[in-house]
Amino acid sequence: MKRAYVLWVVCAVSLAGLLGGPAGASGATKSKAGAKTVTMKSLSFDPEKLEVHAGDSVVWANKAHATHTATSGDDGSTFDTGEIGPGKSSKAIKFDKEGEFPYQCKVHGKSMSGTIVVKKATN
Ligand SMILES: [Cu+2]
Repeated sequence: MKRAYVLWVVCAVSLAGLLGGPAGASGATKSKAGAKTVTMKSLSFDPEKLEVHAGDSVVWANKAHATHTATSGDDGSTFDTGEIGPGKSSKAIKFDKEGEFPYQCKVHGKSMSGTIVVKKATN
């Protein structure tokens, strides 16, 4: 009887793991929870250099009084948040490729620049 109970618990736990795993990994829930934030200040990005892992998403939050963008150094072909007004946030931008991605603000140019460093995924 006791043994049967233990087996039942083990089953229930592994079932929960099976159900919880894929459900938790899918859709908006994960990207929201996993999104890292870069704060846009008056003329800088904070942190200036952000490390993420492949598959992570980054959101830029504008806490300044001016409009900013986060535009990749290759003229926005890797990513471009577009103009983000004061108090607004960008959509989540997902980084799948490893590497260093320098970017700058289109409005303020090189004086407002940052880098996203994408490392190998941890899993
Ligand atoms: Cu700017």
